[in-house]
Amino acid sequence: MITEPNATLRDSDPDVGLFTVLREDGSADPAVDPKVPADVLLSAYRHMRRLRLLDARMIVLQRQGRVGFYGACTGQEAVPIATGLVAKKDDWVFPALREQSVMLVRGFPLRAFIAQVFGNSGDVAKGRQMPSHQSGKSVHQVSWSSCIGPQIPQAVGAAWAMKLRKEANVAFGFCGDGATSQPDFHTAMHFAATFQAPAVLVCQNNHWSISVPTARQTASRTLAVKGRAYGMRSLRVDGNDLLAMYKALSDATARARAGEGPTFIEALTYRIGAHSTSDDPTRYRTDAEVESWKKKDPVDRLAKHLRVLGLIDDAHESQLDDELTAEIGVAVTEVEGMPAPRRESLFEDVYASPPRHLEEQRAELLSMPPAPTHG
Ligand SMILES: Cc1ncc(C[n+]2csc(CCOP(=O)(O)OP(=O)(O)O)c2C)c(N)n1
Repeated sequence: MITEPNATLRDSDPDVGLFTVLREDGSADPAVDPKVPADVLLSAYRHMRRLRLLDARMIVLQRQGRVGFYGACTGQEAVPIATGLVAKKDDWVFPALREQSVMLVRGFPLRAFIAQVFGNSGDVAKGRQMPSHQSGKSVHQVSWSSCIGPQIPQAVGAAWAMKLRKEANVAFGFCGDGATSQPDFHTAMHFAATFQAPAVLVCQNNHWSISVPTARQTASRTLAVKGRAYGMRSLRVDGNDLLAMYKALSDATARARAGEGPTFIEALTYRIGAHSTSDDPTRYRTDAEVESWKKKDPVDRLAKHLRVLGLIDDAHESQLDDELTAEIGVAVTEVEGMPAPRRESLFEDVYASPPRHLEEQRAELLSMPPAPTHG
C-alpha cells in the first residue's frame, strides 16, 4: 500500500498519495484522525458487519434458487457505510454496483431492502427491477441502472438542480473503475467542474471490472488524476479505511454545501467475492491476490481500531454477530412469505389517467384466473 508520510487531505499529488488514517496496529494516525465520536464509530461497525452478513446470506439464497441474482460488496463496505453516515436527509444518492446499502444507513427498512431481491409485494418498486437494484424515495436514493456509468451524470444533474434552487444539498454519485472508460463519466466530470455542481463523485477502484484489471482500463497512473484534469478537487483515499473515507467524504460534502464545488474521490479497495452470483473470479485472478487484500479487510481494520479504543471486545463481537444474524434471519423468513406483487400493479405508476387500451388490457388480465403460485 502506498502511503504518503504524514498524509493530509491536500490534493497536491493525487497520483502518488493515498490518504490513510488507520495504521496497521489499529491506531489512528494522530496527524489526520478525524476524531469520529464513539457512537458514530460503533454505528459504522454495526452497519458494516450487518452488510457483510447480509451479503453472505443473500448469496446462499441465490445458490439455493430462492432469489435469482445478487451482487455483493464484500470487502468494499467502508465506502457505502461512511457515505450513509455523512449524507444529510435532503442529499441524494446515485449508487452504482456496490453502494445500495447507503440507504440502509439512512433508515430504509431491512425487510423492504431484502424484498427487492425477491421482487415481491414487499418491494417498493413492485418487483420491476433486477434484484440488487434497490431504491428508496423516502431516503433519496435512486436505483442504479445495469448500464455502467450513468450514475455520474445523473448525480451531477441533480447537483446542478440543487445549485439552481440555491439548496445547500449534495448529490453523491458512484462508479467503479470500469465506468471511468465510459463517455458518461467524462461528460459528467467536465460538467460538474465547469459549473461547480455540489456533487461528491466517488470511484470505487476495486481493481477489477469483472475480468478486466484496472491497468487495462487506463494509461493514467491513478484514476484520481482524471478529476484534476477536469479542474476538480481530487483525492485518492484508502477505501478500506472507514476513518479515511469518513473524513474525505465529510470534507467533500462540507465544501459542496459551502458552494466550493465538486470533489472526485478515488477510493482504493478490492472486491473480495465474485463480481456477482453470475461470475467465477477464479478464472481471472489469483488466490494470492485475494488473500493479500483480505489482510486489509475494512471490517477487520475498524474492529481492530475499536479494540484499541476499548469500545469492543470478544464478547461484544460475538453478541453483535448473533444479534445481526437473528435480525437478518427473521427478516428473510418474513419477506420470503410475502406474496408476489398484485398482477394489476403492472398497469400502475405510468399514466395519471390510463389510456383506454390499457384499461381494456387490465380488465382482460383480471378476467383470467391468477397464475399458480410456486413455493
Ligand atoms: C455500458 C455497459 N457495458 C458493459 C456492461 C457489462 N458489465 C456489467 S458490470 C461490468 C463491470 C463494471 O466494472 P466497474 O465499473 O469497475 O464496477 P465493479 O463491478 O468493479 O464494482 C460490466 C463491464 C454493462 N452492464 N454496461
